[in-house]
Amino acid sequence: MLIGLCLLSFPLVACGGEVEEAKPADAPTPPTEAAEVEAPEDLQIVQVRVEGDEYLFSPPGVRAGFPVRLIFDPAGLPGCSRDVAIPDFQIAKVISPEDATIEFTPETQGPVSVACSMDMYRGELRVE
Ligand SMILES: [Cu+2]
Repeated sequence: MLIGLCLLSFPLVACGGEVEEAKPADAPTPPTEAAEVEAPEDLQIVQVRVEGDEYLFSPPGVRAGFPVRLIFDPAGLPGCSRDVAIPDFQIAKVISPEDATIEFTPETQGPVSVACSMDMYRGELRVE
């Protein structure tokens, strides 16, 4: 009689354990990881001005894999140098005082070419 009761109670315990899945304990982890990836301090700010027929970047280089924001000085962009093209990222934009920034994320190392739409003014932003 005692052995019979023991055997009967085993499947009941096993079944109860399966219903209570351990998922609630795992759930809070992914949101914390996502918040770290979106951290805004990864943004790299680069000031851009033109000297002669060259775009100059300050700082001259950025790190690959992090977003870059180019901030142009509209007053320091002669003629068509404000008509900016970055072919690697299919970007073409006319810089104005109201909108003087261009953003992109370089995923690989190597120079990124910046030129005016007619390729008269040129510059290279280093990506390391
Ligand atoms: Cu031009």
